[in-house]
Amino acid sequence: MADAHGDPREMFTRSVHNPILTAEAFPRMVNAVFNPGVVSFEGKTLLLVRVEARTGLSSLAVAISANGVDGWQIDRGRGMEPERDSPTEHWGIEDPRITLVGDTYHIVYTGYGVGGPMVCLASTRDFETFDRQGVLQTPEDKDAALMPRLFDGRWALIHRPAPASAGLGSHIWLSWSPDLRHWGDARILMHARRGGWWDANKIGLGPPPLETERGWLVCYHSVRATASGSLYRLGLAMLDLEDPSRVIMRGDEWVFGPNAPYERAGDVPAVVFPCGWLIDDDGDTVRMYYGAADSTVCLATASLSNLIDHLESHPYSPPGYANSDGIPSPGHTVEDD
Ligand code: BMA
Repeated sequence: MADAHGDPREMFTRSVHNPILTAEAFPRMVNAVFNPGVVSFEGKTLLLVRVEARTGLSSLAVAISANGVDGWQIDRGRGMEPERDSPTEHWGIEDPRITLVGDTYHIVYTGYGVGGPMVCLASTRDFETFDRQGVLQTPEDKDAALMPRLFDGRWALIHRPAPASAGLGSHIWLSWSPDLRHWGDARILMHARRGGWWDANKIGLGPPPLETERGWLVCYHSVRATASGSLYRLGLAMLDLEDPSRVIMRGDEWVFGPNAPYERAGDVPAVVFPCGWLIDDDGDTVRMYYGAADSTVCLATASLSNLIDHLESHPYSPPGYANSDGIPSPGHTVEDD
């Protein structure tokens, strides 16, 4: 199907209803609604939407739709407000990624605290009451999600610490925990490339990885520094099903970028930022929900098999990316990328 705003060869098709949620749809006056997490909930689509108030601080609101496209109801009885007296959430909560394990939704979100942005966890079954489980990664760290399975009895968390030294790049990391409290064994999962690459210098996880027959499908964003500001685009990678520290494929091209007017204009222009995606009952249609220009919530769909075919036909696998520990092998330096 032709993209409503672009080239029919694109893999993602933007919804003709975009933006599907805007600040105007909210009962109270807010600045922007964007970067939602998403789950299937009681047979409907539930978005946990970042709502930025006119104070500048964010909270997470619940919007529910029967078809996942329109008819969104803002559920005022549900959602998550920041604990303003807590040093971890003093300046708000942002960008939730939701992972269902058993009957519990684990929400990994950015707590904007006095020490900077950090990775926090809260669990819920109903999106009404939330059990805060504390800080998983100290500042500055964001763009995190839990994997939905234990691997050899351990939880796996993908996250993106800020580099201690400027110029070394911001990379995607993987850390492990036996109990969701104590985290360690941290290592770089995917390097930001260098030089002219579309994903040079700064990358971060998008939605939680999606389980497929070929492995865990990863969507990640890149932040390209341009003369007119940051440009956010999306690429794909695949992790080994049994050992997610192994990157078995990584695409060489970006697959989705800001193109539509509502992605090009807004509070932060040229940003597409997905925090959640779902597979439809047909087993192939991927519904990706994303923030557009830090202003609105949008939807784009793709065929899962097309995404995997694309990864297979656009490999970027220099020595090192497909090895067992997912870091460059001796002789391969990040500067080669
Ligand atoms: C990132 C996050 C996102 C935001 C993006 C673009 O660092 O803070 O919430 O959408 O920047 O401004």
